[in-house]
Amino acid sequence: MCGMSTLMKGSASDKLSWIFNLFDVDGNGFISRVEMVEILKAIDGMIGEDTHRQSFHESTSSPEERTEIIFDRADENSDGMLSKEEFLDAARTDPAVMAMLQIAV
Ligand SMILES: [Ca+2]
Ligand SMILES: [Ca+2]
Repeated sequence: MCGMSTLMKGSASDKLSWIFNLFDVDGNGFISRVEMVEILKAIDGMIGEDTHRQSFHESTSSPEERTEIIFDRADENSDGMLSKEEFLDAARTDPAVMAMLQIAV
């Protein structure tokens, strides 16, 4: 995946912005559920099944389920989309969101 070297070098805020842009596939400034499911599936594919099983309980293991939980926690105005602000707030304040994104910053 390109852009990883930028991810490693930047500050936590830089990294979260980069991650937001990664999830915002169509670049409209919001992450939709469809976009999040797609990226979580891609991340799962990169990490591999074995790591995945060790890191997550069965009940929250599918990308679809994790997306629902993340939106429940992060979508403050309940419009079904995550703005950059909502995403950054949730990522900074909610370790469970970061764990479900499988991202360490
Ligand atoms: Ca989008
Ligand atoms: Ca929202």
